[in-house]
Amino acid sequence: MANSEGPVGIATTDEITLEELQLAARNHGMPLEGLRYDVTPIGMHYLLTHFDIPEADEASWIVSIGGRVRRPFVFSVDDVRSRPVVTMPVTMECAGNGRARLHPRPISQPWLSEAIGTAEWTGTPLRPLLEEASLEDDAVELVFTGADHGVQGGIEQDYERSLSIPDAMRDEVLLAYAINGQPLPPQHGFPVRLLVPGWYGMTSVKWLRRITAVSEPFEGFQMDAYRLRQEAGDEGVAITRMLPRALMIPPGFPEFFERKRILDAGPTILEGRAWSGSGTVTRVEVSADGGVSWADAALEPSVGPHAWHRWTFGWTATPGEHELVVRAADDAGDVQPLDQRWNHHGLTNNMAQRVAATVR
Ligand SMILES: Nc1nc2c(c(=O)[nH]1)N[C@H]1C(S)=C(S)[C@@H](COP(=O)(O)O)O[C@H]1N2
Ligand SMILES: [Mo]
Repeated sequence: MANSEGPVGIATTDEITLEELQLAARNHGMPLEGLRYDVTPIGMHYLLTHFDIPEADEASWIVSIGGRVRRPFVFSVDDVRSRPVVTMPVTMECAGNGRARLHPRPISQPWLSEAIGTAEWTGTPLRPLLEEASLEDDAVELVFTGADHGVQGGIEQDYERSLSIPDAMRDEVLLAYAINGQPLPPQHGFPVRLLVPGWYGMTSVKWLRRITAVSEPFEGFQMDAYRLRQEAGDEGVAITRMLPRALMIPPGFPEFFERKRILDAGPTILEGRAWSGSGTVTRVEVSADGGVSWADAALEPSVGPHAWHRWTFGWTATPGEHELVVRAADDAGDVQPLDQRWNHHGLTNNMAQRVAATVR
């Protein structure tokens, strides 16, 4: 069965392969000190591209709406820009975030916990465009096709993902053409991409070329690849919205190679961000003893309805070795686990972050 975001298989050793390094050198995470910003600076936001970044000429770029619609049409990027404008901060996370911490490790893009970012996206709501196209009564889903093309799981394909009509019609679903006040850079989907707040990133199709209404659920490769399965060949469950996660800015300063933290004894403020696409974050807890005892962090209001919250925690650091742990819970009833929830593709691993610190 196809793996998501890369080669197929489960690692038999802890050593990262050259193919995984090749993916990790193209796709990058957000350095965790980037958690200090409400809006992630462009270039610090994580990046995940399955195939190649396609060449794109904005002036001639055309997006089509067709399939099971009564009035198919095409539009340009200028047409998108001339429509009602929405700008909002949105926290996006790759569904593979946490994959490399699973044992055994599913071989693919080897994320630790940094496949995250919050950008201020500008675009136009999708729904009015769908209304203008007038969906046929038998339409059940919309398929979004990107301009990038490649082979994955032995299947040659354009990158494409679908959404149900109610999910695609939500107010916050945008066709986005700017990020942090600038045109999209090539790697984030220039000149126009889909943006589906609350969902894991795979649904926000970059380099959008086609929107196709279909009368049967779409079963393309990238739909099959994002299912929670215990084994290859299981039916599995489709992955949709982001589970809760909290991350901390690693305190103090790092040792270069192991990146273990060093800090001085005394009162210090731990801080980070927490988010959930499944509900609202209700609680962030911190442990300074590896998860034995916990105390509540102070949770600030979110940066926006679809964006993360800042949290802070006052800690009196005492000399010695410490393991800091942070976990979030949301009102959908999810709490980050302390142990892995293993699955075959290494998806949605929101196991709590642990940071080793030496206090001197
Ligand atoms: N066309 C296209 N869209 C895509 C992808 C892709 O490879 N091609 N990757 C998806 C995945 S898996 C993620 S996590 C997000 C990443 O968005 P970003 O690179 O802008 O952070 O884009 C999604 N949209
Ligand atoms: Mo992803």
